[in-house]
Amino acid sequence: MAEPKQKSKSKKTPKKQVEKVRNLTSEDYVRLYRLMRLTREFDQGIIRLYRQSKMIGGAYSGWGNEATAVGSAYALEPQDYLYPMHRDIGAHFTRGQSAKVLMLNHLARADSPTRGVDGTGHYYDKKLRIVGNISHLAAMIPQAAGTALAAVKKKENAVVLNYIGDGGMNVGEYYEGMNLAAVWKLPFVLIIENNQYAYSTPTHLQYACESPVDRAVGYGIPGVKIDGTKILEVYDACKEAVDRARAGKGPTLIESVTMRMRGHAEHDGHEYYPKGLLEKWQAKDPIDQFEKYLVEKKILTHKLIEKISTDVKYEIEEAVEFADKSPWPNGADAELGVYAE
Ligand SMILES: Cc1ncc(C[n+]2csc(CCOP(=O)(O)OP(=O)(O)O)c2C)c(N)n1
Ligand SMILES: [Mg+2]
Repeated sequence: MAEPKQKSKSKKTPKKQVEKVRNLTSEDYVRLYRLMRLTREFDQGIIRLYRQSKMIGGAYSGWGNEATAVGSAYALEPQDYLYPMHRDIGAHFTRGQSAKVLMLNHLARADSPTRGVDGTGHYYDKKLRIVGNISHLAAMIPQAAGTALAAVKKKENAVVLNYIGDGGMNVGEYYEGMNLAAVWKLPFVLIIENNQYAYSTPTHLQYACESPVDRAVGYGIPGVKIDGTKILEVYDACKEAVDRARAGKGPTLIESVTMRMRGHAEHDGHEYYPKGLLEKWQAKDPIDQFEKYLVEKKILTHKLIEKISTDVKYEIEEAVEFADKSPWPNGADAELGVYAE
């Protein structure tokens, strides 16, 4: 069968213009910038650990996704739930997770939330309401929709923010969860992180519509397509969607267009990327863009940038050292939490 090279130009896309709902102060801007810098530093830490053979399993980078992860989670309130994917470490930080806990879990140590049984972002934090990523793509969507239903029944006034990739959105459970959330008008927001690839598969081999946001019309919900490298655009869209969900008006589908700046994981050298692709996206680096904007607005000074650089470096180095010195799990504990008494 011939591969579809060109996507059909659908005119039915319910693309809404992102309205300016921004209610952020200068302190918020600096906090957003710091969170993105912390996320990038964590990423670099993980990559270093992988090269030192200290990572258990793969090292998954969120490089290029910082604005999407941080800007979206920043729109949440404490009572809300986060169901992040593997590129969303920035969202964990934004919810208040510490670098030490994240590092412990990435290095699979005994004191990590999963007691070393699992790694990366695969953990649950009851207090922060973070339900870490489930490996099976799209399996989170019906679960997250179920959490949204439970939140309504318990009158928690909470919204569930969930993410999926351009590849993961083609799994059947995506449809089931999204449809249920739409029909029952659940307080649910789904972000499709369209980062151009799923493993080595480019987007034109994954969907035949023009854009993933086109699917929103099929569920009868609003769809918003945003530039996922621009943190304020991400925040605006997510805040509007989260407010809408909280007001009982149902889910929104947000397509955030980004680039996976590394391979699927660090073992993947992304040789299949066309020449020049990374350079094109490097010019749109989410952190550089926001830094430039904040310097122009005189919100960030070069002195403050230096201070933030030093602080986040220290925070990550400290977390790496702490996790690296932490004890390994006991083999006998592997069965804990698996079998009921
Ligand atoms: C149901 C299922 N099929 C396959 C996999 C293996 N797998 C893990 S991540 C991945 C690619 C995901 O691509 P995408 O959804 O675009 O997210 P990205 O990694 O690009 O952020 C695949 C195929 C899986 N985890 N679950
Ligand atoms: Mg992808």
